[in-house]
Amino acid sequence: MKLIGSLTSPYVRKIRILLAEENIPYEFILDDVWSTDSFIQQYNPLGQVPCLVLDNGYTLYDSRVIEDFLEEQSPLHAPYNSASRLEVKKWAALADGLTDAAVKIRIETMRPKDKQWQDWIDRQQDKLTRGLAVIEEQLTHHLWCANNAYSVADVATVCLVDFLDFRLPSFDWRAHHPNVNKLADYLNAQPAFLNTLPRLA
Ligand SMILES: N[C@@H](CCC(=O)N[C@@H](CS)C(=O)NCC(=O)O)C(=O)O
Repeated sequence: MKLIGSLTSPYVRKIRILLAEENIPYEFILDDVWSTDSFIQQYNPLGQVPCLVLDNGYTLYDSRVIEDFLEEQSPLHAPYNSASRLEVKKWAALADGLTDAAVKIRIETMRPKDKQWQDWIDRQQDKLTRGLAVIEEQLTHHLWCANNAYSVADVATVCLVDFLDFRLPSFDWRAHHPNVNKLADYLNAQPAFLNTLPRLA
């Protein structure tokens, strides 16, 4: 199986962490989706990574679909019943949605200053403020995001905040989210997280 991705994408990182924890062997193929040389469109018409290519050539995207596939392959991250599965999916969707907001801010702020749409940036920033507060509150009462058990929701949350550090370093999310910080520090000491911290090359 092949995973097409980058070293910077938080969505790709989630999948790399799950594959490592599940001990599933794969070939990691780097693609820069922003380059004119990118080949991702041949595999994913959305032109996005991650994309998983199975040995029979079948392709899977986006990261949440890949997570569903991996859940079928290995019981490690599978929630124990449908209610707990929904809970995991909900918290993972929150973290992923906040990652989407962070990516939008990143893209908008790469444009020339006079072309940037400040209301759009503020809208995304508000999502981050609200969403991180909800996760922080959840982690005040629980060790993990969903069902009091480690899950892809925690993986998605740590990939989110590390992406914030990587691409939006002026956003001091740690100041108001000590519990999220604790989760990130704990998980980032694990090899699957440590070996996939976002980096340029
Ligand atoms: N919802 C998608 C988002 C994937 C995504 O946005 N990936 C970025 C890299 S961080 C990308 O490929 N962007 C290129 C584009 O959107 O054209 C997922 O979870 O896989």
